[in-house]
Amino acid sequence: MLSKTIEAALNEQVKIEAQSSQVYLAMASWAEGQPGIDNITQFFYRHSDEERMHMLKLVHFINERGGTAVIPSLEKPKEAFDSIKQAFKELLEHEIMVSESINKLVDITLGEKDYATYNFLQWYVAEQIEEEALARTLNDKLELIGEEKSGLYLFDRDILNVNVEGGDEA
Ligand code: OFO
Repeated sequence: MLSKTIEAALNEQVKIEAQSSQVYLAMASWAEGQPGIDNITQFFYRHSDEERMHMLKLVHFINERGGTAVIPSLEKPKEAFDSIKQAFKELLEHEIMVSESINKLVDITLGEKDYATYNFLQWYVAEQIEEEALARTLNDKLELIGEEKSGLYLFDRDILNVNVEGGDEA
């Protein structure tokens, strides 16, 4: 059985994962309107789906542990970006924020001696390490490319093989 404190903290994370899905959906929709970056577009759509899965995993856990998952209202995400580089920079910043939120959540479970939830959250801890690493790698590549169109062409080609669930297979 979840304590009220843990239930509220998990529901807060439900909102953050749902908002992440919205933010990446907005990036995907923006990218879809830009010429020649079909794979980048698909990357953002896949990332958005992945975040929805993170949200659902929390929803199921809360309900299965005797709590009540709350499906939250969300903020309207930013809908346009100055550049692809800018969008990926914001993606990294967003992931860093999510990691901090997961870490706080883990701290709360230790304070409450809720080891079942602590254990459940280890999946998210590992996931955030992967997602941050991936976002940093992509930002580094974009930094190297600079304004070069040919570099962006290769970046778009290679991102097709990137596993959004973590790890860069390109
Ligand atoms: Fe849910 O992992 Fe990104 O935000």
